[in-house]
Amino acid sequence: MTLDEFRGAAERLEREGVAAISAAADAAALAAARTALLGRKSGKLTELMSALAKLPADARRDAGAAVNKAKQALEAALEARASALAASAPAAAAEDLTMPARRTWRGSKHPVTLVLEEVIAIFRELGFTVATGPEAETEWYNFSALNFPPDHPAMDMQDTLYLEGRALLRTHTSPVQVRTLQAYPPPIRILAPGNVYRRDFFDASHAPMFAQVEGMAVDEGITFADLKATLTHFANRFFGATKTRFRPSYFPFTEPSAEMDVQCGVCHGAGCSACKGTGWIEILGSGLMHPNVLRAAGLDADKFSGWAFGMGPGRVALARYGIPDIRLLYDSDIAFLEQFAE
Ligand code: 2NL
Repeated sequence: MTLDEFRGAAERLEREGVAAISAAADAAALAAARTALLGRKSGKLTELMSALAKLPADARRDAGAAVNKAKQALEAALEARASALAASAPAAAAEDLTMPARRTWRGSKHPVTLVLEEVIAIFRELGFTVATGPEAETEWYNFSALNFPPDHPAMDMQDTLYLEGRALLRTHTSPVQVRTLQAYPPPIRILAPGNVYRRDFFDASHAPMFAQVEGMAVDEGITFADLKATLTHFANRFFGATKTRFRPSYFPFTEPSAEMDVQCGVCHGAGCSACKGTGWIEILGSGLMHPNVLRAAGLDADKFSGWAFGMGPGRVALARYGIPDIRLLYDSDIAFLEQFAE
């Protein structure tokens, strides 16, 4: 190659290179042009540099000046095109920044779960643990061990959902308490949460399946004073400082038995539609464990005594959150459930 030929090649590279750079439509095209022209391995300018080394010694100074001029022109063109592309980028995106953001869906715990978790947390501080058991039970665990007489109406086909054989869907979680008493020696303090089943119509205040939480404390020397103190403490923690009252009641598995009411949080006792004019809301049933239940579970009823309660967290959720219809708890309606997102 002669010096003139080299000069010509350098000028052509500059002209064609600058044209290619100016034509780059976006950042990717510009990067490709940079590599084709200045790339260390096979860029066109790099190739020209290697040709320079083969020129006669007296031609190299002028040839070097020519290739340097081309290099500087290409670098200047690359820089100019890069800033031109950057300046036009926002206009190209053309997004409407005033458009409202898309609403994000937030998952939430079910109101019954929220109540259950809070009940468990309050009793956990008092040394209670959680026990669970099967939903398909035997008549013995669900009724006989709990001192139901053999012809009790609760056992009728219209009240209880029977499975094949002599199995049935448990009508309360009390069988869990019996199983726990059989498996562990006192002292025992447990909560038994879970789903229970009854042959009921599905209406505004009944469901054929619903959640229940029972609790039980068994030891030597447990009295009705332990029941009242513990359940009153619970009501104060759960509902805030509130009035409570115990009314005598009856269950086959407790004696004596009592229903606990809390003062209505809506009207503070004056009477309203939430408490059906009474000023009180019934939240649980309770009592001292019947000696026959302790004996059925294999305990010495002269040595041990205990108290127990049963509560419907669904009912409590209705009262706490002002929910008007129990069916809302089972509809899986996202618009309803979303209100409980933290
Ligand atoms: C209610 C009433 C209650 C119990 C459940 C219980 C369990 C055993 C022994 C004695 Cl193993 N009692 N549980 C006691 C009193 C009441 O439930 O109205 N539940 C929704």
